[in-house]
This record gives sequence, C-alpha cells and structure tokens, in this order.
Amino acid sequence: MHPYPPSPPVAVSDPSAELWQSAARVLDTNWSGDHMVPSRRLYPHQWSWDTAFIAVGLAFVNPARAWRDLRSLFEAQWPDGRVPHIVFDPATAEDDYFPGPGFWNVPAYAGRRARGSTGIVQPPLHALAAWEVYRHAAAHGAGGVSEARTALAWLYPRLVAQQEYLTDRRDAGGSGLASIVHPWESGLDNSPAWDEALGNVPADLALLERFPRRDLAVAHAAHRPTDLDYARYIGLVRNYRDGGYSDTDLTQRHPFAVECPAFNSILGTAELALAQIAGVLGLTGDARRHRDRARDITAAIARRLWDPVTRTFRARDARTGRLSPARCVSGLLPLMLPDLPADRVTAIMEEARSERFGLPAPSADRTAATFDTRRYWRGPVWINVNWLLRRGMLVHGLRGEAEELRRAMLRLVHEHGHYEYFHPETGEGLGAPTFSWTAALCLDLLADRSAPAYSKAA
Ligand code: 9WN
Repeated sequence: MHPYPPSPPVAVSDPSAELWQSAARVLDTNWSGDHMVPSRRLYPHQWSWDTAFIAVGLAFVNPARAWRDLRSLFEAQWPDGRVPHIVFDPATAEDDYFPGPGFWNVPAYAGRRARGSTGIVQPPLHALAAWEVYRHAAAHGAGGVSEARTALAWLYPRLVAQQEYLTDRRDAGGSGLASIVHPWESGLDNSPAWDEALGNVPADLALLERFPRRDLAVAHAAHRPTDLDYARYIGLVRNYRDGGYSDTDLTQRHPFAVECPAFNSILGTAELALAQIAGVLGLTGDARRHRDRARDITAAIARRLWDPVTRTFRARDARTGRLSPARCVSGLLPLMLPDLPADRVTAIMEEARSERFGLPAPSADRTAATFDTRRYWRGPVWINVNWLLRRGMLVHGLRGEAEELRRAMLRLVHEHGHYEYFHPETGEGLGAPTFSWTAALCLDLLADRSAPAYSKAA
C-alpha cells in the first residue's frame, strides 16, 4: 500500500475535498511512467520547472513519483551542469511538439542518446521542490523519510552543479546574476519584459514556412505568441545551437542575454534550499556557503535590477545595459528573498496591490498598452507565479495577504478548473484544461503549509 493515500487532509471542507480529488486525478492522468507531462496535448514531454512545481504537489499524494520525476530530469543533466528545459520522450513523435528533438539536435552526452533534450534551461526551482518534498516526508515521520534522505543525497551534488553552471557560465553581464539566452528560459515566455531586448533579434518569418508551428494546431492563435515573436524564438534556438550551445562570449555571439528578476530570485532561493538540504546531509560548511551565495545574489538583484525612479524591479538587457520599460509580474518575485531590504519589500507590495496588478497578480501590468487578457504571459493569471509570490509574502511575515492570496487562487481553480492560465478579469480558464502544475500547487495550497523553513522568523 502507498504510504500517503491520495486523500485530502482531514481539516478541509467538502468543496476542498472535491478540488483535492480532481487535482490528484489530473496528476494521475498526466503521469507517463517515469515522468509527468505538463499536459497531454500541448506539452507531451517533460519540462524542467514544471517538474519542480509538480513535485511540490506530488509530495502529498505520491512522493515516490515526485522523486522519480526529479530523478528523470536530473538524469538528463549535461556534463557542464545545465539542466535542460525539456527532456524529450522518445515515445512521442517528432511532429507532436515543435521545436522537437531534431531541431534542437543535441549531441549524445554522458551515456545518453543524441537528441534527448533541449540545450537551454529554465528557472532552477528544483532545490526548493526537493526540500519541500523532503520536509513533507519528515513531517509525516513514516518510512518515506529514509527514501527522501537517499533521494536528497543523490540530488544534492547535481543541484549544486546546476547552480554553478548558472552562476559561472551564465554570468554574461559580469554582475553576479545569471542571464537567460532565450525567453523560454524564463518560463514566462511571451512576457512584455523581453520586448525591447527581442527587438534586437532578427525575425526571419520565412523560418516559419520551413518549420510550421505545432502550437497553433492545438491552441488558439490569439492566446499564443505572434508569428513575429515565434520567428525570433526559432532564430535564437538556431543561433545558440549552431554555436554548439556554448556560453563563451555570450553578449557578443548571441543576440539575446537578459537578467530576469524572477529567474534570479529563484536562483537565490535555490541557494537557501540547498543550505537546508546540506544541513540534513550533515554538510555544515556547504550550508554556510549556500547562505552566503544567496545573500550575494540578493544584493546583486537589489543593485542591478532595481529601477529607483519607478521603484520597481525590471529585467536588464546584459548586452545594452538597459532596464526593460515593462512592469511585469517577474518584478514582484524578489519578494521570495528573505534578505531583501525592507524598502524594496514595501515597494513590491505597493506595486502588487496597485491598479497595475492586484491579487492574484496578472502576468503583466493591467494599465500597459501591451496588456492582453488572453495572450500568453501578457496579462493572464498563472497559479505558479502567484504561488511563488505567496511564498514571498510568508517569507516576510505578511500572513494576512498570503492567506487572502491562497484563498483567491483556490477559488479561481475551484470555479474554473485546473487550467494552464486564467483570464485576469473573468477568471475564465485558458490554455490546457488539465494542467499539471495548477493541480499540483492546488494540493499544496489546500494543505496550507504556511511556514517556509527559511522565513525571517526561523
Ligand atoms: C516552451 C510547459 C511550458 C512551461 C512554460 C510555458 C510554456 C513552452 C511553450 O509551457 O512554454 O517552453 O511551448 O510555450 O511558457 O513556462 O514550462 O508547461
């Protein structure tokens, strides 16, 4: 028998029990033997940061799968430490997702077959996820703890290598922050935060004639990135691929290198989670180093990505040195960092509560000309970023706000379903209807563990 049967915690009321069961069902449907797919139709492979969000929820209903999913992802880690943003399922046809394995054309490495993954990354949320799965097992005290400890010990050096890749090879701006080389690396793919930097990327629309978009066959064109943006995405993949996925001289050789506040806040948070993991593994020297690194990353974010005029965090183009003019939800996520100076915490909360956002936060500024209620990351509400924002509130002791946000997220999913994203005005569910991370994070929100291990009070 499974040590944690998929049943709701005793304290939840009936609608919550219903939501719990439906979330657990989504995760069952999307399990593919040794990994979870984000959704069956639109995303038929394994995605990196999805795996982390999903593990947080699987901890409640099937922790063995949480560890298996993380393991499947890290088995595809490159020798240089990068964790690919997609691990391709060999059982899925090339045409089922574009750009697929053939387009990325990744060579064989470390005993793995060629074309097994992409060559770009996504936000490094996995240390936090691993820590959360472990914490849940430890709280239950059951037989799961020793498995969890073994899984942590296996993951730890791999998580460290992932951080080192990002902090060393990806420090394109020499500022102590990681740069992303493609909007897909942010996970917030089509955010207006990239518009200005993408303006410098050539858009060859002819590429789309040679390589037709698969997403438009399974999703509404008005919800997805435009052809112009897609042509740039494909061009960026081609350029990085043709350079052998090398990160040397990035700002000269590659037309897109951007420091994202959300990506780097997750990078800093990962160091804090690694400190906790190192503590469990008895590596006290390591734990201290991770905490120092988290402080350095926080200081670099506060220095490099803060716009003193608007008092907001913005993405910085590492090639031009310019801060993006767009105010996006990514600018709220430095709240996750416990050492963020108090005046920045206040400014983030003011921005979050303002008419530009409101809670749950839309993906971009409601008052901006680029705001679009349906288009990918340009307006709709995502559960995963709001979940991160809520963590930030808890880290800074903002319990009332965090509770309000928790309830608002659950209400949204309960009323509309486990959608990929939601209309920021009507709440209508958009994108994939049975989306894994929405379901997984619902489980976590229902279980209401409102005390992150490294809050200020801890
Ligand atoms: C490209 C899988 C992924 C998420 C991203 C989301 C979307 C892919 C796409 O889906 O990106 O990686 O095809 O649009 O933007 O955050 O990880 O769920």
